[in-house]
Amino acid sequence: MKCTSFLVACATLSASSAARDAYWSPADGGNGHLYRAIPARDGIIWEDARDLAQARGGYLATLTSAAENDFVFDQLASNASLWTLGTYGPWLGGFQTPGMRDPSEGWSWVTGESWSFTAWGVGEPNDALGAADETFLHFDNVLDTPIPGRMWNDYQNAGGTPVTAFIVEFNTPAPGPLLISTILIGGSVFCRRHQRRE
Ligand SMILES: [Ca+2]
Ligand SMILES: [Ca+2]
Repeated sequence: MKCTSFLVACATLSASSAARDAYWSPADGGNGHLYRAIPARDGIIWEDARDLAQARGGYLATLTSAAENDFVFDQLASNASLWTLGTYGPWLGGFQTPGMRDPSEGWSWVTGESWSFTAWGVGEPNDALGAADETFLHFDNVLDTPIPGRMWNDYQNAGGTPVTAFIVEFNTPAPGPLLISTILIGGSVFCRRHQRRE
């Protein structure tokens, strides 16, 4: 019974790996971090994406340089299947203190890294729905670039078009499809041996 549950759990993990990974190699000038694009077909609010990223051992991606922004966009976020209506791209790890009068003030990264580089789209951030409403960061292209774009928008959770993906960053390589397969195969072997002894 325990073996069955284990294998079902592994199979579920394997099946849910519609996520795509990209490793930013130091040999290519990168930071050695792994990035993962995770689709959420029915839409996901920013806080849930943040919590899921943490539960997986990472964090919503912090794009602190043009090079990192370009890498994550080109390798992962440019996948049109991650965008809603071709306009609303994946959540990122930036958030704003609610209630700021200036839409560009009070932004932070979930990791506490310095907020200096930005890639705001034309006219963004704009608190288009009110100062308390647009406090989360995502890729967006409303006015700036061909679909999809590598620019940012300040956005809100409710009342608008849902965001249907998020990007997770891992400081060290996270368990991927290869490791999950290894666990699954190893578990099968263990269960077969265990059952023979019973
Ligand atoms: Ca980062
Ligand atoms: Ca906005």
